[in-house]
Amino acid sequence: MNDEDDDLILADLPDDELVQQMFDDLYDGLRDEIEEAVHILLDRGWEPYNILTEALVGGMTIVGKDFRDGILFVPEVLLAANAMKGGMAILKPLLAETGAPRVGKMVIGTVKGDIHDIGKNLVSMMMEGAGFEVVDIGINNAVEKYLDALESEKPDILGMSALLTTTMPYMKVVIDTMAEKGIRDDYIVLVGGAPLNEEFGRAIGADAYCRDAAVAVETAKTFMARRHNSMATAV
Ligand code: B1M
Repeated sequence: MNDEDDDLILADLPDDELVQQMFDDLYDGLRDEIEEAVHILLDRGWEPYNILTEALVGGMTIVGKDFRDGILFVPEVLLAANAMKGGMAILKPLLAETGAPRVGKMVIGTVKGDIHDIGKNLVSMMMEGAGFEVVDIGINNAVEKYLDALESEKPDILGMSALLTTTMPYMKVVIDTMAEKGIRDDYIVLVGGAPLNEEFGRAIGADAYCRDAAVAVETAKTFMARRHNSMATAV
């Protein structure tokens, strides 16, 4: 985006300009610069969550718009995603070390045909930070992979992520298969991803659609509390 800032010293920039510079650096896929800027903001006392949402997700939103409009192409977006992951890797342990007690367990993965994993990774980080144990089964998961993970991990929650209008219907395949096997109601099923909405979540039989990672955490906590209450009543 910028060609004239070769000699720029990130640490000299005030916060707002540094965040703007991070948008540019993310756009240009400059992982080292993103990592340096994240460290600078942390040193200045920024909360990890705010760095994540304001600087990294904010920057990725700009990338997304230009990708949609044909200004950026897959190789450039991959570099941007790589830079974003560099920043997220620094924040991950900080978000996870809240000392919150374990509140539940979630298996999460992107559905078959979908390799977009940044949103899923973000949800995993935030859930871990909120005290959930998270088993991330990665990308491009066929229904069998989800079922295997449910059986071996015995989570409370199944999370599914899809970023493509062509892959989101696969969530229904997973939920329908769970229903056929008689295990649908054993789990809280949460779904998310940019092209989804509440109506879609309801239509496919999920328990809830989560707009973003913060909503995923709140929704998971609400469902876990309900689950504990109903178990207590049943005893
Ligand atoms: Co792709 N891509 N991409 N892409 N890509 C989108 C999704 C697209 C909207 C871009 C566009 O046109 N504007 C478009 C989809 C259009 C559509 O379906 N209608 C698109 C396309 C078309 C494609 C390809 C088909 C391009 C091609 O090859 N011609 C291809 C498909 C690959 C595949 O999956 N089979 C493709 C490839 C790629 C890259 C590999 C280059 C790269 C992915 C790298 C990676 O993830 N490792 C990429 C990227 C980066 C994007 C955009 C630019 C950014 C996605 C992202 O990371 N957002 C994206 C445009 C956009 O979304 N604006 C785009 C940031 C992330 C934090 O947000 O993922 O929405 P998000 O997650 C949020 C919430 O949605 C929610 O919480 C998260 C955090 O707040 N959430 C959940 C997500 N999952 C959840 C699960 C939950 C709960 C909440 O469970 C409980």
